[in-house]
Formats: sequence, C-alpha cells, structure tokens
Amino acid sequence: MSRKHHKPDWVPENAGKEFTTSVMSGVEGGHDGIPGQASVAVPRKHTPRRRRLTVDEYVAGVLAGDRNVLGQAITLVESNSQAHFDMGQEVLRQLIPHTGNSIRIGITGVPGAGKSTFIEALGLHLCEQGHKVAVLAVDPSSTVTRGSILGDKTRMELLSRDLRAFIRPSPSSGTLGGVTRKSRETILVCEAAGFDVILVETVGVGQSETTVRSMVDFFLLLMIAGAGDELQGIKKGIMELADALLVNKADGDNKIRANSARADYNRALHYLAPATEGWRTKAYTCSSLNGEGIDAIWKVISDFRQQITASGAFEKRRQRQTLDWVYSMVEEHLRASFFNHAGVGSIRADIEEAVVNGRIPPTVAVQMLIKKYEG
Ligand SMILES: Nc1nc2c(ncn2[C@@H]2O[C@H](COP(=O)(O)OP(=O)(O)O)[C@@H](O)[C@H]2O)c(=O)[nH]1
Ligand SMILES: [Mg+2]
Repeated sequence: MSRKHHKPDWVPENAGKEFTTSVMSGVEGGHDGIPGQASVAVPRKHTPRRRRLTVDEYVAGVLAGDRNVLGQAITLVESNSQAHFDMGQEVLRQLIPHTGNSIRIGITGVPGAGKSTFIEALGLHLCEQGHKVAVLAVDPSSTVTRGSILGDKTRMELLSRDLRAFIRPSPSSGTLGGVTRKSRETILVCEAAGFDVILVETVGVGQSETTVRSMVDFFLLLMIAGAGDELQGIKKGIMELADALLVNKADGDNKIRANSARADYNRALHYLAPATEGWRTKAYTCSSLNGEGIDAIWKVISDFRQQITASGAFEKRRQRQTLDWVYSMVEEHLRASFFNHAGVGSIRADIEEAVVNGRIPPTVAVQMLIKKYEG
C-alpha cells in the first residue's frame, strides 16, 4: 500500500462521520510488523504436493518422536482407503515392538462434567513432571453428527501448545467399530513415539464407555455434584466400570456439595463389584479449574499401576484386551463381508419383506441369508 494513500478503499457517497474516512498508515516492515523486514514478496518456490512417505520413513519418524510424521502416521492408520490400510498396517506391524510402555487412562462423564478441562489440568501437571502426554478422543457420535463433541481443541489451549503433549481429536468417519479400531491403533502409534501417558476422552453416549474401557488400563468417571445420578449414568452401570470416581468442580460454593457427593458415592461403591481385580474403586474430589486434587488423583493412578502390575492383573487385562480387539476386528470384517455380498444383497429386500409380514420366521430368514452368503 502506498504511504500516501490514507483513505479507506471504499466509503459511501456523502458519508457522515459514522464512516471511517481515513486509514492509519501501516507499520513499516514485514507482514508481522517486525521492523527491518522488507515487505517484498519472497519468490515462492514451486512446492509439489507433499510427497507420500515410505513405510520406513513413517516408522523412523514415529520412533524419533517427529510430531509431523506422527500426525501423518495416525492419518494413514485412520484412513479408510484400501491402499492406505495396507500401508498403515505395515507401519503398525513394525511399530508394535515399541508399544505398550505407557499408562492408558480413559476419562468419561456427562458433557459438561469438565473432562476436557480436567485433561488439560492433568496433562499440564504431568508434562511439568517430565511425562509425555497424548490425548485422544473417542466420540462415536461425531460419526453421526459430523461434528465432534469432544474434538474441542480450543478447550485445551495451553496443553495443545505444549510440545510435550500431543492432542488428537476423534476420527470422524466410520462405525463405532471403526472408530474403536482407529483409536486403539492411534494409542499404539503414540506409544511408539514415546508418549508414556495416554489420556482417552469419551462421552456418555451409547456404547462409548464400554468401548473405551476395553482399551485402557485405568478408567476414570468424572462426576459433578447435584447433577442427578440417573443423568450421570449410575443406573447404566458405568460406575461398575470405573477404577475411580472423581467429583470435579470442587471449588467455591460447590466444594461442600462436592465433598458430600464424594461421601455418597463412596457408600454406594461398597455395594458394587470392583472394576479391576484386587483394586478398590473410591471416590475423590478435584477442581480442574484451580488444580486442587489433580496431584492426588495422579497418585491414585500411580498406586493403581504399581499394585496391579505387581499382582499381574495389569498384564492380564492387556492380554485380554488384545484378544478382544482381534475378535472385534474379525466381527467387523465378517459383518462387512456379509453386508457387501452381492448374492446376499440380491435377496435381502425380499426376505426382509417376508419376515416383517410374517410369511417366514426369522430363523428361516437367517438360514436363507447365510446359505446364500456361504454358497
Ligand atoms: N468451577 C469449575 N468449573 C469447571 C471445572 N472444570 C470444568 N469447568 C467448567 O465446566 C464447563 C465444561 O467443561 P468441559 O471441560 O468442556 O466439559 P466436558 O464436556 O466434560 O469436556 C466449562 O465451562 C469449564 O470451564 C472445575 O473444576 N470447576
Ligand atoms: Mg470435552
């Protein structure tokens, strides 16, 4: 812009004072206003589309903790295309020997309980202690709404700027099964990249809690005082999945209520079977806003890890989870193979019609469909 041209580009004719009629001159220098930088356009090199990495480059980059490659490797693993799938699986196969060295923590609770705020508080606390923290979200609802409830990076502004942390929003396409597979693989990729604390955020929607429980070592249920137990999923048995209950927002006027809620939950927990063999689930309070109780809950998680590792239950759970994972992938594969089967597709509409109108019993319909599929 010429320095003499101190007028706006456009003003209505006969404009009064309500319109700007002059423009202040800009700061000398570069586009960011840093003096001394000439604002001449730097001739741009012709940049080709980002070259696709080779399997070796993905593996080496992830193992070196290169955040850029890590992000790309997760994208590869999450991809739905067949070409990417095969490559992603090869990358994963080579990374597997470098995985497992972390504590995987699932965090659930109703929307608004403060999960994201808590994760940021805990994450920052752990980074300061020298941990490398990866945050993932599992939000099957995002596959329906196309907008992630949980992928709100903005809420974790400080943590997302910390180079010791890595935040990955929920994969946003596919079935719950697909989201689950991707999340499990993302956990492994992050572990291979050296992250030793994996925080997985989920929301109390549908099966997401059981799903996340099936991929973590420690499952934390975040509660708020006075929100109504029913609303918070107590009746749905979520409490029985948890290794700790954490009443969040124990600050200000809410502190007394939070403490009494904790006592109530502790009484209720007496009657429940523990989620983890040899561990007693208890209720605690914290404030993700002022940080009170964050260190204490980390201590609980560390004690858990120590005790459960010593008893062998830690390893046993992981082995069981790996097998569950294998069979859930088998199921996913079989389901897709069945529903994509051309022969099955050709008779499905007729059979469905016959079943709903009572002309053939469901059991017979199953036999016909399976026969077509296997034949
Ligand atoms: N007073 C108070 N407010 C909190 C606390 N933790 C979260 N919040 C607030 O609760 C709201 C929901 O938090 P958010 O982390 O987005 O909840 P999420 O939906 O469970 O992820 C936000 O306005 C937070 O600022 C806390 O410990 N104390
Ligand atoms: Mg959230």
